[in-house]
Formats: sequence, C-alpha cells, structure tokens
Amino acid sequence: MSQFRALAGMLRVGGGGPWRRAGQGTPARCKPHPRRACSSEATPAQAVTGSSSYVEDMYFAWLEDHNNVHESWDGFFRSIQSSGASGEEVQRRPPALVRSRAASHSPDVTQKMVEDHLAVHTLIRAYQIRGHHVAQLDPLGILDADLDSFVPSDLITTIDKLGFYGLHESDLDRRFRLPHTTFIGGGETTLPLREVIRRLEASYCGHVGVEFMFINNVEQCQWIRHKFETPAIMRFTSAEKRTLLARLIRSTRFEDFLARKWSSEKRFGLEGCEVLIPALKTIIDSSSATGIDSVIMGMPHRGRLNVLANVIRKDLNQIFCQFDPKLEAADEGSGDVKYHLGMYHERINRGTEKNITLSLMANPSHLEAVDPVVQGKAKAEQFYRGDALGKKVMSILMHGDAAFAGQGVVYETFHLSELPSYTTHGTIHVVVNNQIGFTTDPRVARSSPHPTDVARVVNAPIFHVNADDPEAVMYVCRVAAEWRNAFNKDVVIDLVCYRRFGHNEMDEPSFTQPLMYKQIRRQGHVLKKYADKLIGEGVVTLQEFQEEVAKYDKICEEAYTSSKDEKISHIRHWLDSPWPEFFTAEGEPKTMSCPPTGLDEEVLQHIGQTASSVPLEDFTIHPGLSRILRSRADLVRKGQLDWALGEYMAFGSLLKDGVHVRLSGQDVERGTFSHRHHVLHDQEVDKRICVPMNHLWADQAPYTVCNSSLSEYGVLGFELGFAMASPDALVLWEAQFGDFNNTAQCIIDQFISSGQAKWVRHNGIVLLLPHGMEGMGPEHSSARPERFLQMSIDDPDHFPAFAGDFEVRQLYECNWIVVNCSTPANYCHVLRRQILLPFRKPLIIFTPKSLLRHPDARSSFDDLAIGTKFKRLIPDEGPSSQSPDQARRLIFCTGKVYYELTKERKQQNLEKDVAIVRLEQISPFPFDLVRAEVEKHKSAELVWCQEEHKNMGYYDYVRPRFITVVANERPVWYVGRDPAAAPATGNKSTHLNELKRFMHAAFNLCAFQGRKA
Ligand SMILES: Cc1ncc(C[n+]2csc(CCOP(=O)(O)OP(=O)(O)O)c2C)c(N)n1
Ligand SMILES: [Mg+2]
Repeated sequence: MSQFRALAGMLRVGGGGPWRRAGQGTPARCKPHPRRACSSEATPAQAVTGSSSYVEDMYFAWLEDHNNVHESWDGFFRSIQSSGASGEEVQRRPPALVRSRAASHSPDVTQKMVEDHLAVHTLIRAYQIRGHHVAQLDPLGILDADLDSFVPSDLITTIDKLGFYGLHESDLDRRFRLPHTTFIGGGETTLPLREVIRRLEASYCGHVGVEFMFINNVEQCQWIRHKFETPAIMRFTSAEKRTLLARLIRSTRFEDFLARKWSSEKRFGLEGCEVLIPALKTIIDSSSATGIDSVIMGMPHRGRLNVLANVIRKDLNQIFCQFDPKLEAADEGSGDVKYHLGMYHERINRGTEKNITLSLMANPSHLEAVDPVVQGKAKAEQFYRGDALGKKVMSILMHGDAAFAGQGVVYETFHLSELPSYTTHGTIHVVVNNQIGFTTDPRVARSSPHPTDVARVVNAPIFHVNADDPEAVMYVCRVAAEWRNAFNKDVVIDLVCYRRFGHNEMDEPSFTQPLMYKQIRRQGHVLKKYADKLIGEGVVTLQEFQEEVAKYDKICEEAYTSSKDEKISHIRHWLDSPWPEFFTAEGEPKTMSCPPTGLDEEVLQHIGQTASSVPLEDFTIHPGLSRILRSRADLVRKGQLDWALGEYMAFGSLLKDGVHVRLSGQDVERGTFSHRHHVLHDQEVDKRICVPMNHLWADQAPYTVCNSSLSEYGVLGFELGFAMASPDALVLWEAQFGDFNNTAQCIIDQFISSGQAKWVRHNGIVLLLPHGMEGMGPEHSSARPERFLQMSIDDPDHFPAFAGDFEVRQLYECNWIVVNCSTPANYCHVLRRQILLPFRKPLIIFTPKSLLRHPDARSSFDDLAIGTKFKRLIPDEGPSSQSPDQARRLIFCTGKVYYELTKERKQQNLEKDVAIVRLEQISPFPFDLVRAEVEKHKSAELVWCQEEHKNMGYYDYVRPRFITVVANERPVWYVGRDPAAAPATGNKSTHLNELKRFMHAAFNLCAFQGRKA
C-alpha cells in the first residue's frame, strides 16, 4: 500500500486538485464517486498514472468500506496492505506502479513514506471528525461540553499518541504532503507534522468546535473546512471589534439596569450569555448583506427582553413600563407576561444601511412550541413574496440547551426543513447552551453528547463556540449566515456559556449546582474581559469604553423616566403579525356583518366540471379514478354535491376571488378516505402530476395541497404560523383521523384556543378532524369534541341579547368556532364564511367519514345558490314540521348520527311524532335558533342525542346551554352511549349493540316518563 501511495504522491502534478486552496475562491468540483469512477476504465494500474487525489479518494473510500471500490482496487489495496509484500502480491501490482517504484526508492523506504503520509491524512481526518470533542468550549472550564472528558485516542494530545499512527516524535519535523481535503496549509501543499497538528488544534480544538463530518455532501464539507481551517481566517477590523464591544455593552448594561431597578422581578436574564445579542446582530447584518430583508424569530424566555430591546429595538420605555404592577391593560383578553410577547419592527439595518423587518413571535411558556410556528410564518412570507429560494425572508430560532435536546417538536421541525412545501430554505438555530436546564444537570437531561445532536439528522452543520470569546462567536455567526446563503440549509450555533444566576432571578442555584456556582462566582464578566483585550490591543481606550457604557446607561435612565408616564399597556403594540389593511387603524374589524356565502350556478358548474376532469393533455389516470371522476361529473350534471364536491366548490370559489388556499396534513392530497383526489398522478410518467384546482381560472390565486411529514405537533404549528402571515388565505390542516390531533395538543391549547386572548392576534386556521363512531376502534373514532368545547368561552349560563348581527357578533366574541356539518353545502358555506367574515377565528370542523359517500348526505346546487348561507342549525323539514306543536319529542343532534336517527325514525314510522334538529355550529352555541326550535315544539320532550359516550362528545357543553335556553323549565334528556374510558369499543358487535340500544332509547317515547330530570 505505502509504495503505491508514495508513487501517487510523486505523480501528483503541481498541487492543483479538485479543490482550490485557501484564497483561491469557492471550491469548483466534487470528488468522483469511487464506484462509478473506477468501475470500468480506471483500473489501479491506469489510475496511478493519473491524479494522485483520485488514488487518495479511492483509498479513503476503501478504508471506509471495502465495498466502496471496484474489486480491482479492493484486491490492490488488500495486497498492498498485507505488505511485507509477498512476491506473488507484488507481481499482481500494476506494471506502472512497479516500474515507478523501482525507479525511485527502495521498497522499504517507499513503503514507510507512504504509510506515514496516510497516517497524517488519517490524523487530519480524525481532527475534522472528532476535534470538537476536545475543543475548549466551556467558559467555566469545568464541564466538558460533550459531557465526556474522554479524549479520543486518535487526537494527538500528547506526543506518545503519535504511536497510534505509527509515527514518532522524530517525525514531527518531517514535512508531509497535505491531502486536498484540508485547507490548513494555506498556500502550502506540505507542512511539517508539528505544524499540521498545531493548525488542526487551532482550527478544531480552540474556542470553536465544528461538527460537520457527518454531512454527506463533499462540497459542503469542503466549504466548512475552508472556513475553519484556513490559517488566520478569524480576523476582524478595529471597527468591527468596536461595534462588537458596543453591542456587548448594550447587552450587558441592559440586564444590569433591569437588575438594579427591579431586583425582585423575574426577567430570565441573559447574564453568562450576553454575547447572544452581538451574535444575533451579526447574523442579521451578514444576512442583510446577502439580500435578506425580513427576519422572523422565535425564542424562549432567556434573554428575551434583551433581544426585544437591543436586536428588534423595541422602545425601552415600552419594555420598562411592563414592570409596573399598576399598569392597566387596554386590550380585551387576558394578556401575557412580558417575556412572552412578540414584536414586529421595520427599520434600517445600520450595518448595511438596508431596510429590514424583524419580527419576534409571541410564544407560550411551552418550550420550543413556537419553532414550527415561526417556520410556517416564514414560509408564508416567502410564498406571498415569490421568494422561492428564501433569499429575502429567513427565520432564526433560539433555543435553550435542555429544551433543544429534550423536546420532540424540535425534531419534527427539523424534519420539515427540507420538504418542498415546508422548507424555509435554511434556518439559523442559536442555542443558549448554559449547560443547565432549570436545576437539571445535562448529564441527566440528555443521552447525546451535545444538546444539538438532533440537527445531525438533516445534515445541518453545528458550530459549537465558547461564548466567552466574542470574536469567535462573531466569526461563527458570520459563517452560519454565509452557509445559509450558500446552501440554503439549516445550521446550528451552539453558544456554550453559563447562567450567572438562578433559573430566574429569584432562584438559588447553589442548592443543586454548588460547585458550578462557586466557579461562576469566580468567573470574570465577558464584557470586562473583552474590553480589557481591546484596550490592550489599542483598539479602544479605557475612556472611550467608559463613555460608551455611560451613554447607554443614560439611554436606559431616560427611558425609565418616560416609562413612568405609561399608565396603560397596549398588547396590540406587541403584535408580531399586524394586518394593517384588514383592520381599521384602531385594529378593529371594518364591519360587523358577513355577506351571504352562496355562489353563481355558472361558477358551480365550472368548478364541478374541472373537479371531474383531467385538465392536462395526454395524462393517463388510474381507471379507478376515471370512474370516480365520471361519477363526479354525473353529480355535477344533476346539480348535486357530495362531500368532495362541496369542498371543491369552497376552495375553487375562494381561489377565483384571489384567496390563496393551502391544505396540509398527512395524505391530504388523495384524502385519507380516498375521496378527495386533488392531485392526479400520471400512470405512465413518473412524478408527473396534475392539480385540477390550479386549472380553474387564468387569474385565480394559487392552490397548495401538500402531504406532510407524519407529524401533528410540528405540522399544525407550521400551518398556524402560515395562517398568521395573511388574513387573505384559507389555511387548513387535516388530521389523518381526528383522534391524532391530541399529539398537537400544545398548539391547540397554547396558540389556537388562547392565542388571541394572550396576544390580540387573530388567526383563521381551519382544522379538519375526521370524526365519527363507525366501529373502527378507540383510536379511529373520536376527534374529542369535548375537549374543544370545554375550551370554548361562550358563557353557558348567560342567555345573550340578540342585538345587531347576532350571528357575526357572537363569532367575534368567541375564541374559536366549532362545527360539525351534516351536508356538503353547509361545509362549503362554513369554509367560505371563514374568509368572508371581517375578522379571523380558528375554525374546528369535525368532518365525516361514512358521510363522504353516503347517498343521503348530498346537497343540491340550490343549497349553494346566491343568497344562501351557512346554517348554524338545520330544523326538521319533514312531516313533523307541519305541526311542530304536536311533536312528542324533539331530538337535537349533530353530525353523522342524524342519518342514523332519521333512518330509525322512518323504520319506526315516527316522522310526525319526533322532530330531529341538527346543530351544525356547536360553538358558539346558537342560542337564538335553539330557542326558536324549543318554542316551536312546545309539547315535545327535549332530547340531546349523540353517538359518543356520555362523558365525551358534546353533551357536557350543550346541556347547560339548553338549560339556559329553557330557563330550567323543561328537562333535557340524554340519549347516547354510556360513560366510558376509551372513546370507542374495539369490538364490532359491541359497537353495533351500543348503537342499537341508544337508537331504541331515542325513539322509545316512554323512556323518560316518570323520571326526574
Ligand atoms: C414544554 C415545557 N416543559 C417544561 C417547562 C418548564 N421549564 C421552564 S424553563 C425550563 C428549563 C429550560 O432549560 P433550557 O432549555 O436549558 O433553558 P435555560 O432556562 O437554561 O435558558 C423548564 C424545564 C416549560 N417551560 N416548557
Ligand atoms: Mg439551559
């Protein structure tokens, strides 16, 4: 082997290889694929007369896995490796090799030379892979950032470790030719071993630890190597150093100021990681320089006020006044604590003199929950601005070390990062790695060496950096921004720091981390250290430094004084996503009414025809799908709608009006129940698809329908963020089965249900949750209506006044709308109403499964005609309606059970005696319409019937409201399944028996006689 390597080295021409050296610009081409490159003509014998780097590549590929190379190379390397080379093996070597070797050195010398070179190459690689494990990352110097004090045996921490490579101290001054996969040489192609090690130490084991060798793209690895290995690449001008110092002053003095003024208030200070502020500013400056003009950020509690003040530049008095306990809230809703609020600000970026918009999303305490929301909002902004490659809009996500490692939504968010309909073309993640989570030591909080390992799954490079070295931090941030610009992929900056005080300012950290906090008390402040450094270098004088400090302190003092004038807090001043044109200047809806949602017959026909056709020529669809489209066409011809057509009409008509529609979720393109088929696949041409909805009108808005990753938490958060960007879009997330929505419970509870109350921020997201008891077992039956309804805020005990447009006002006052439509037309209307309303509220729709194809669950075009609108309640229009006062029982129900009830009623011939009324909008409760029905059926027994178990479904929500409607004067009886722990049985016959039993109760007109309510 070594003979061969030496020959290869000798044959190398000039030092030009596939990669240029430092200072020669961007790498130009990638290494050849070993298998492909050597599979045919390039045998070992031929190759040795060609590029030595080619041979090296072969060799390294072979070292990784012998199967990586052609068998001729495999045999060749094996024979050389087993050297001491038997005569037979040498004979098998390529003649060119043997000839050249013979012409230069004796076999032993050549072999040793090549072996040593290979050893040095392997050593370089070892540093590139494992250097970060020994990098000096912890400012405290007590914890190993990777939680392991073990030094990998292939890193040369002592001279004797050279033996690992078969090298000796005497080799330290020998020069070695450098491989093309390193840039430590700068302009040189050879270096003494001593210098090789020194430079590797400097590149990989100093204050920056670079983790990137898992990236399976050679160009990207070379790019990173170039950025970190090039000698003396971390250089800053005096002006840059002064800016850095000024930013560090602001960051540090801001926390000091808060601590001085409000020593007993929680603020989750940044002390110990003050460098976060200059770090973010550097990322923003560098990104702005590459053309970014909008940055959307998400972050947890730590340092948030500082980011608002010194990155987003929120007025300091607005921040300080939040500490005043007497500050009154001007807005409706519950508001939120100061370290959760968001912000949106447009300003000039001083670094680049370009305009930039910065927004920090409001978020709940739930760590990392905001991640996908930020991504969705960034994606939407990119989409609406036509920024297809993310060159204008980007996102930055900040994390705590414990949360980044522990929260699953981080993983879910990373997995969206490369998906076409979800990518934001690279997010810069910044981890405030203070090596502690509340009181928990990282050694018991994670199993991975670094808290950032989750990023490895998407091949994102990870730059660990000692936060007490501000220049190293700046450099890393600059590289991260350049990385994003070059490759549009995620990147992680791990700011290894410490937390100077407790988790919050009231906490005593030494209860649990005594030694760490002893060390922290001894730890010098980064601002002082950096100021001393710059003063020492002559970059600033002590006086200049002190003046800069005094200047910022004065700014804080002045803001503090004026903050005392603020008596009222306007949460709307903290909006992260304002919709200025949608609301009045005061942030109110422009009207309090909603136009009818009906449609022109022509529009219905046009949409219907497109929905049943294949708008592209020569496009072969599956025969089964042809049948489905034919039956759709039949329905359209007859002026009828099934569920899929109802949805088509809603989406299509909104697209016509320029409203973007986006439907996302698992398998939504076809539809879990194979009813939708919004994406047609050519059966003959791979990946050829057709989305008929995008072929409706030439000037229509675009329709996005996208199958998502198998995530609920991440994807629902993403769509919520998408819906935040603009009020002029219908954004829908569909659960595979409604049952799975609870894995996204945090998004539902923390954002959808309560977001407006906390952050005065409207959101019109639509949740489609397939729901219905159809014998499919406990996990495919219930979207848990009870949980949504429990969080609805309409007062059960208060009978509202019906002034003005009651329907719209009631919607305006609620926190979300919960519906269960029983007809395709009503489904279409409610979707259209969602956009025609003058405000935005989340809409939860329990969608059907068996009704998708149920012959009775059809509507006619007339139900969608001009002038028609969503029916919150559908009265009985059958025989019982002729003399409602004669009806003996009035059953209220919602959703699919209506069809079971009507069938049973017919069978029992009770159509005159029993009226069945459908509640289509469950919340807010249509008090007005329910009362009209109750009054109309004056002598009827009132029954609520549901197919769900008694402790689930709608019963607990509707019951007190019915009681309010009837003023407690008439009983309201329950018919449905008994209470249960699981939402549905797994046994088919039990399911049917339950159904039979409650159907019997529903029509047993004696069932409640003599019973007390
Ligand atoms: C999902 C969630 N679980 C638990 C908490 C309670 N909690 C608040 S801060 C914190 C520790 C966070 O540690 P880390 O992520 O390292 O951030 P740090 O406070 O150290 O900056 C915990 C457990 C929370 N806010 N959110
Ligand atoms: Mg932490």
